[in-house]
Amino acid sequence: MSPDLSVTWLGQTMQSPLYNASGVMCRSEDELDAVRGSAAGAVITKSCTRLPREGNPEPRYASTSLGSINSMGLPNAGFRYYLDYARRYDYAGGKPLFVSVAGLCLDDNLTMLRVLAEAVLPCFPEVNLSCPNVPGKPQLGYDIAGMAEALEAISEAYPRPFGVKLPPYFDPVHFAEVAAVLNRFERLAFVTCINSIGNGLVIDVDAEAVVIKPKAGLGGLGGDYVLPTALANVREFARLMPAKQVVGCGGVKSGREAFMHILAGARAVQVGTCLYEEGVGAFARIEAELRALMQEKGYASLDEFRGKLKTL
Ligand code: RRO
Repeated sequence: MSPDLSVTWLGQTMQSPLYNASGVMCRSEDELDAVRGSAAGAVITKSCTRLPREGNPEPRYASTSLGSINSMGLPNAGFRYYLDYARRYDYAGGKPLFVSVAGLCLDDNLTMLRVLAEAVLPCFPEVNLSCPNVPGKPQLGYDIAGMAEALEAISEAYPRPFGVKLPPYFDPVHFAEVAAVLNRFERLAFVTCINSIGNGLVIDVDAEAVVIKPKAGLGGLGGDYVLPTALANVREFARLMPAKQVVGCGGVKSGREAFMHILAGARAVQVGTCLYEEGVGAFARIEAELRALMQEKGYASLDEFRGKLKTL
């Protein structure tokens, strides 16, 4: 029998654990519909601000042999656009909808979350605490006290389950401090680990130049560069926050990396750079590869190996 890839969480069942990482194939209705119409198990919107934004000057995305670098700068159609999409969304279709919000200040996040709460839709907000690319705006996820204060207000503004998108952390002390803060918020149901590794620098040797224009070439890294960091964050937060769900994001380009994320403890798995490069056909391919790997290993469902990574 073919292995079952379904996953039930947040009171919903997804037929596949895979969906798009916020930022990729999710800025316009057409892109969102393409993800919904693919083999993806869910859909997430581009992180939005209260008002529409053009984002940073181009070129602002470059692919490399090891992944990608981007400094998009939050180009998005504005909160109302994604709210309208969420109002029209076919929830009965069995693909949960996540709405990513990335206000430029706490008040903007609270305003958007209050409106979303009043709309009483079965979608789930993913609050982006980790955009690395807005000049002059540090990532809130790296200010642990500031993040705790923001979550107090967010929890009050949004009375139903929500999630946060975290930046990558690199030190066990930070994993523990962040987990201790997040564990205090009962309605915080999931954390997505990780956003891109912020402010990397890719250099083109022939041109002796950077490869993207904003911030003198600094940008968030995705793809192969980030896989081990993503897995470390997934494993550590899954271990430190047993009452929360962890969504893995980072370096997934085949069934093998999807398997690794789930083995490390991920409930669902987002695909970013690979989706950008390959398009929505990536979901069916990665799912087929994950199924084949599970079959080879004798696993009939994701529950049989999720979080069961062995140590030596
Ligand atoms: O739009 C972006 O530049 C962007 C965002 Br909001 C984010 O959260 N992560 C990223 O790599 N790029």
